[in-house]
Amino acid sequence: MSFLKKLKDKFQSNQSKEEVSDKYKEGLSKTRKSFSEKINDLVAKYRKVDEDFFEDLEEVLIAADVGVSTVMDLIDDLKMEVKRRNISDSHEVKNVISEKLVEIYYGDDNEESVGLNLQDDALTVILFVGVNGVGKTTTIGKLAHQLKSEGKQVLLTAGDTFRAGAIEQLSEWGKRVDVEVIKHSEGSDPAAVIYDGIQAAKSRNADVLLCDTAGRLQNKVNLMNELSKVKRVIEREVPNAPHEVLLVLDATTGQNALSQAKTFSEATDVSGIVLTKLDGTAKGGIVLAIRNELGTPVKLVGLGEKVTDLQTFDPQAFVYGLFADMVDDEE
Ligand SMILES: Nc1nc2c(ncn2[C@@H]2O[C@H](COP(=O)(O)OP(=O)(O)O)[C@@H](O)[C@H]2O)c(=O)[nH]1
Ligand SMILES: [Mg+2]
Repeated sequence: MSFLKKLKDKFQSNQSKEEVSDKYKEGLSKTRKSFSEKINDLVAKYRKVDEDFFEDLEEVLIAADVGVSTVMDLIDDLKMEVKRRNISDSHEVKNVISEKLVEIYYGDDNEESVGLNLQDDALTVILFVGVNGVGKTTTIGKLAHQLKSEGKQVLLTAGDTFRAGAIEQLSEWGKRVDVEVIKHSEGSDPAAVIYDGIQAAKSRNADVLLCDTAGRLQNKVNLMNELSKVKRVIEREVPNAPHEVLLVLDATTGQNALSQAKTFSEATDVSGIVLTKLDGTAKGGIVLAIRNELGTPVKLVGLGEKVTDLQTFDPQAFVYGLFADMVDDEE
């Protein structure tokens, strides 16, 4: 059975898997449309797989923001695989591409999706960082809702004391998903409010504390100082915390997201990426570029604005979301 058929069977094997793959398909519809159109054009143009085919394919992948060096690796792998399997019909290459995309994401790692590092019987502290407008506050709201529906007690802390309205925005989310928000006034010290958040989380015996922060990239020195101070407070107050430092990146900003990731990694130890607004771009290939060029796992993806549109990143569901339209016209 072909790789894509296997993925399809997997996602249709039970209701919850099918729901996940439907979310990905919906969220990735812009990328998928543009991608499948181009791949189908390619296959129509070249019946046989040759150098020119690979050159055009390279362009299609780069246009989807897969990232130049990732594309080079992928094309090399594809050429080898095509040779090994003795494939000459360009139709058959779709399966090899989808298979290699999944492989490139996992690299040498275990094939299970990574997920968040949540503590079983102790407080988990998650710090969100990233520039303004990428979706930090929204992601915190969505994640709070998700964790709460799993039965966890969640607390939010409004560490973005810099941007006007940021505290209010998090408070709105708190009301919406019925979770308490610890806040100070605008302009106050972010480390102080996060300290209070931790004390509140301890005294309420909360399971998870989600910390919002400001994203001032204009002044890198300030940002670094602020983030290290916040982190020091968390480290001092909770053993082994923060359990995650999640860098939030906006998929619609393309390669710029990669340079933000580099800057933030210099300021703090980023443990995972949240890639938002995948629904708003036709260039969802950025997921692969991030993974391959930064080595940091994508832990969550934003596939829309609804509270249920935040998903744990699943590379197979992602790749299936890209190729779903092409599964049935095989064989
Ligand atoms: N379409 C879409 N919009 C999103 C997603 N995540 C966040 N947004 C929107 O992005 C905008 C900025 O989000 P916000 O949380 O305020 O960003 P912050 O400045 O990093 O806290 C808001 O209008 C959100 O609704 C997503 O996954 N998909
Ligand atoms: Mg915010």
